[in-house]
Formats: sequence, C-alpha cells, structure tokens
Amino acid sequence: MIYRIDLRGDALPEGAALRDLLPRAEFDVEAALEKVRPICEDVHHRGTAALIEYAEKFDGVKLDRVRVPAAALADALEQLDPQVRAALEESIRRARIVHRAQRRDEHTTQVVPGGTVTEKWVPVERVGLYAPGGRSVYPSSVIMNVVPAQEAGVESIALASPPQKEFGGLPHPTILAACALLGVDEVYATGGAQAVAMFAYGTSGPDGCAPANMVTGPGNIWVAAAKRYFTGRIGIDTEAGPTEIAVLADSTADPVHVAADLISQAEHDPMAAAVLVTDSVELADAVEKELEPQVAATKHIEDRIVPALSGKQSAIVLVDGVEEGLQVVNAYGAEHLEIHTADAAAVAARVRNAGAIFVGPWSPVSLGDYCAGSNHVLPTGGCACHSSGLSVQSFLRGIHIVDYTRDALAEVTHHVVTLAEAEDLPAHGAALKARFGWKVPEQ
Ligand code: HSO
Ligand code: ZN
Repeated sequence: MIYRIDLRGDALPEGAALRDLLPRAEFDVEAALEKVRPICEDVHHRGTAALIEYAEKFDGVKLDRVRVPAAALADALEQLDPQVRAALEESIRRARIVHRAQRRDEHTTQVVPGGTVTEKWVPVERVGLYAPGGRSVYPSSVIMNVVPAQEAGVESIALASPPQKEFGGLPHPTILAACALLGVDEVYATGGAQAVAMFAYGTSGPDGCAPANMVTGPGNIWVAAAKRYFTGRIGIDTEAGPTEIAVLADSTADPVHVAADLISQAEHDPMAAAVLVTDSVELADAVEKELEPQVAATKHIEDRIVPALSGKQSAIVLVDGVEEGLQVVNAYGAEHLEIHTADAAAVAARVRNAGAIFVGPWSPVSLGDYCAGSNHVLPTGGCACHSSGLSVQSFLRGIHIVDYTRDALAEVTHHVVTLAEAEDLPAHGAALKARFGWKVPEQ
C-alpha cells in the first residue's frame, strides 16, 4: 500500500538534493492562477451580484443574500449537539491559553544616550477568515483562525464559508455554531476564489462586505491561488496545500500508534502525505502490516486513505540511524512531525524544520488538530523551512518608533552624511546638516 525509499548505506546528500529524493504532493497553484483571475476581477466589478452567480455555478444554490443573518447563527448554536458544543468549548479554552501567551509587549531599546527605538505591536485592523465547505467542514479550523486573531486584538473579524445546498444556502451549521461560540457575527455564504476576492476588494450595497487587510485560513487550490493573486495587496497566511504527517521512529515505537497516526492525516485528502522515516526495518514491516486492518476498519477508505497512502507523496523512508532520520525530516520540513524514538524530547529539540512537532507516544497529531492548545493551521509543501503556523504574531505588525534628541543626532551625523555620500544621495545628508546650520556638527 505504501512504497519504500531506501536511503541506507551511503552518506545522505545535503539540502535540496536530499529533498529531491523525498516524496511530495504536486500542488500547482500557478496553473490555477489563470482560472481564478477572471473570477476575482468579476467580483471586483460586479460585487455581490457576482458572488450570487458563482454560488449558483459552483455550489448549486440560488442565494438571495450573501451575508448570513444573525438569527441563523443563533439557531445553529441552539441546535448544536451538546457534546460537540462542550468539545468545541474545550478546544477554544485551550487554544486561548496558548495564544494569549503569544501576545507581545512593546519594547524600548536605548541605542545611545538620548536615542531610542521602540517596537510597538499593532493588530491588523480587519481580517477575513476562510473556512472550507464540501469535503472539509472543519469547525476546528474556525477556532484555529479566530482565536489567534482575537488574542492579537483584531477588532474586525469576518468569516466566509461556501453555501451548502442541503442547508438552504447557508454555510454548514457547525461552522455557524463555531462562529457563534467565538463571538464572530459577520459571516458570508461564499466560497473559493470569489470569497477571497470579496475580502480583498470589498463589496458594496446592503449585503456588502468591507475590504479586509488580511485573509487567512485553509482552502482548496482555488483559495490558495486567489491568495497568491492578491499577495501584495492584502496579507495572507501561508498557502495551504494538502496535509502532511511525517513520523520519525526507531525500534522503540509502537507500530499500532504509528499506523493509526499515518492514517489519521491520510483521511483528509487523496493527496495527503504520510511519511514514515525509520532506521528499523522491523518497525517498517510492522507498521505496513498494521496499516491493512486499520485502514479496512475506518471510513474514508477508497476515496481518500488508500490513494493518499499509496500515492507517490507517501512513503516509508529507511535510514541508517536516528541521526540520518533527523537529516531526512529536516530536509522534508513536514507540516506535522511526530517523534517516536527513545528520548523523543531530545530528538525533537534537534528538529529545525517542521510546522509543529509532536513528542512521544502520547502526543498524536489528532490531539493538535483539536485540543492541544496549539494551532493546526501550519505550513505545508516544505514551507516549514521558512514559515510558521498561524499565531498571534501573524495578525500583528511591529512598528519601530525612532526618537532621538538633538545631541544624539549631532553625535552620529558625520556617519549618516558619509553613508549618504557613498550612496550618491547628498540630500539625505543635507536633511541632517540643515538642523545644525548646514554643517556636520563637530565630534
Ligand atoms: N490536520 C489538519 C487540520 C484538521 N484536522 C482539521 C482535523 N480537522 C491540517 O493541519
Ligand atoms: Zn487533521
């Protein structure tokens, strides 16, 4: 069901060469860009009318309005299964604990006597969040987007999610209920690239949506392409590709746990990636054996799990030791990385590239998906090498406040003038000299 890559024996290649030996899903956002451009521009020109037309075309529903009425949010919360409500509330509570601790304080550094630079943290004013519909109705992702934005102090938060035919053109009721639990009351029934365009350009009229400074949240390839289209105009989180789990395991790992966790993320998508990196052939064999009955006993077998596990994006990678395993997982930069080795915490401390790290047998990815307190909107496709998951920081801007006295400016003027002249920008130097009788103050 899952193919093997044997990297034992020779020394491993470095960096990109090693990455090229590892499996990865194809996710061609560039190709999708061509298709989303006309949709985005149509929303720009026709606003709500275009959103209503796309709802009919892509979601098969005739909408009278795009904005979800307050009563629909209240109804969804009232009808929410009490057990689901309790679980969502616990997920929110834990996420708040972790994200509140991420808040940043203003910090002033005295560079020289009389010269300070203060860094203040200012939340983005308005954020549009995207929650997918269809195959991926995840109220947990609403939590993972809304909580960091709220804890960062974002004042205006709106959410968009595709209209669902079976719910009379409203977004899925558990999405609406999660919004109600989180206190988000501005919700729009629109999905795909058109939802991102609505946030980027704004729409007018009674049903209109004010433009947002930033759009975050996972979505399909159209959503990712629309985010790329608007990059530079609005802020985005990383483009979310298919989900990934990598497991670094040695002979101490329990194959039942490892197999279950690989399957858990394969369950998301036929393009999801599950990668086991191990120095133990016995463990590799045992996990492969264990996959069969566990896959057979679960739900989304043929449509997602089997294609995900047997696809070329998933593999068991054999290495000589945990040391080499670390090289492999660092080159791969998984969205989620589990460590099932002896002294797992010490091994985890040596991981440089991963969206999130799950240490030891009692910290599965599914815990992080819902109730660890950590965020589950994480960089995929190797982006963990340069990006982080969603956090309070994602919604903050650090602004430097420069405050120098006359004496502190006088003391450094000769250096500024020298650098300005070296760059052939004499007016830069003159801006300082103008303050000191058109001269460079004496040292
Ligand atoms: N594992 C997914 C998030 C998710 N899991 C939502 C369950 N629901 C990507 O991190
Ligand atoms: Zn998941």
